[in-house]
Amino acid sequence: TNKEKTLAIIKPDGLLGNHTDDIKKAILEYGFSILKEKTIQLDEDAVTRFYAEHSSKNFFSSLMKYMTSGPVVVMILEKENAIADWRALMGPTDASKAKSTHPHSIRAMCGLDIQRNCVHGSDSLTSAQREMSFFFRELSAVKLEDTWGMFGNS
Ligand code: YYY
Ligand code: MG
Repeated sequence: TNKEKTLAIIKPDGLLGNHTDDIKKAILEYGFSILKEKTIQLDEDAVTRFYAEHSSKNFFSSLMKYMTSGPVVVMILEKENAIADWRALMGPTDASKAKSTHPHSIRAMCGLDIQRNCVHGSDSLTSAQREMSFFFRELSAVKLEDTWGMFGNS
């Protein structure tokens, strides 16, 4: 088997609405293992760095306010095809649309709208590696070793 890892976040509205247990149950039923998990409060610096790709978007200040509004649960999930499968289980970004198009997705179940969508998932192998080492510093060293040779270094 070819297992893959991805980063998942239960966002502040997920904790506030008491959805954590249901989300973790769905994750395990879908066949993921939860390798690591911690509950943390993000500050503005962390959100700016984590969401760097969105820092110039018009919704960024609102996203910042939301992501720092309460604690989040960050997890490393593992299974075959974890990155795409976790995105599939989450459903589309706009939770209000997810309710009609992907009614069984997590965002349909507990998200509210395009911003308060309850969960995050890495969107590629590159971002999964960046995001996992962002929250779990101890993985950075392993990651460097694992990728040695992949980028033309030897
Ligand atoms: O990867 P995903 O979370 O599905 O969506 P992104 O396009 O990467 O946006 C990240 C995050 O930003 C989204 O989960 C909510 C928020 N956001 C928003 O508040 N308003 C938008 N128009 C688009 C995204
Ligand atoms: Mg994204």
